[in-house]
Amino acid sequence: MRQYLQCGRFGFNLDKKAVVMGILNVTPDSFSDGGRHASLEFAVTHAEQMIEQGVDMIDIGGESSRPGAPVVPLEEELRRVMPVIYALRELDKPLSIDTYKPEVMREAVLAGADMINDINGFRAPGAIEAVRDSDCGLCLMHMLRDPATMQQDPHYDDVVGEVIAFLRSRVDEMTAAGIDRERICIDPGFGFGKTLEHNVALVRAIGRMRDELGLPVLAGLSRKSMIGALTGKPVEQRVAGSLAGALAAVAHGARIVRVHDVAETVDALKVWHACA
Ligand code: 7PJ
Repeated sequence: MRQYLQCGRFGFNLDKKAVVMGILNVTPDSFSDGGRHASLEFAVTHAEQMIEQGVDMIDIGGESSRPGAPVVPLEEELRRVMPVIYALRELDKPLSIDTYKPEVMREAVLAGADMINDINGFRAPGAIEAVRDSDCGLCLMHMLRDPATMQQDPHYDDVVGEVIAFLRSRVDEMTAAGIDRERICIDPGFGFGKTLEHNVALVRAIGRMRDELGLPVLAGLSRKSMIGALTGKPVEQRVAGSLAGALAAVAHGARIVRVHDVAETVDALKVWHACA
């Protein structure tokens, strides 16, 4: 199976190796106090640093989706995200926007975003229409319920089968709307309404997911509670565990890894691919 992802100005050939998506949070709790200007400068500096470290694409997020995190109003999310898109566009790296709001998608695409990463799988009314007539990449993720309730006793009869069925139905709806399959990657949504056991089963099923849907898989395990549960470490000590998670995902067939620790992940993947 050929693995290719069309991402706006860019195209990724994913046949031979995995690529690194670096996380750029532009939420107020992700930078030191100092107002909007400081947050923009911080975001640009962080992006430049990730580029030096060898990042392949940058995922810009204006709303935290931690379990129970507050919903950010549309206007506020736009105020956070749009200046960062404009500032980073000239750096010539693929820019992904992590949003589930159709209005943010529309504005981001107009501003030249290369990918829309939707934790909600483009389920919001108007989401598919917001991205349909562009050539941006689309990451379609599985989430059980919503961020407020997803971790309240998540239950599946067959977690792998149900996640694949969900992703298949979303892919079908998007392609029926005229969206080219080459623009789509899929993501089981680690930690989004999953127990540790669910997450582990889904890592092991990445190859099956890829084969059944015929699409590249993106995996986001970086610093998540699953890594904490397996290592017993707080979030600031999860780099090694996250690297192991990224490599396990790639070993099982993931082709995009979404990470905080870009330099470490780029090195780990170089060694991994040389030896795999
Ligand atoms: C993911 C994401 C993920 C995709 C977040 C965090 C929570 N987008 N956005 N996949 N996670 N595609 O980074 O801990 O796993 S936000």
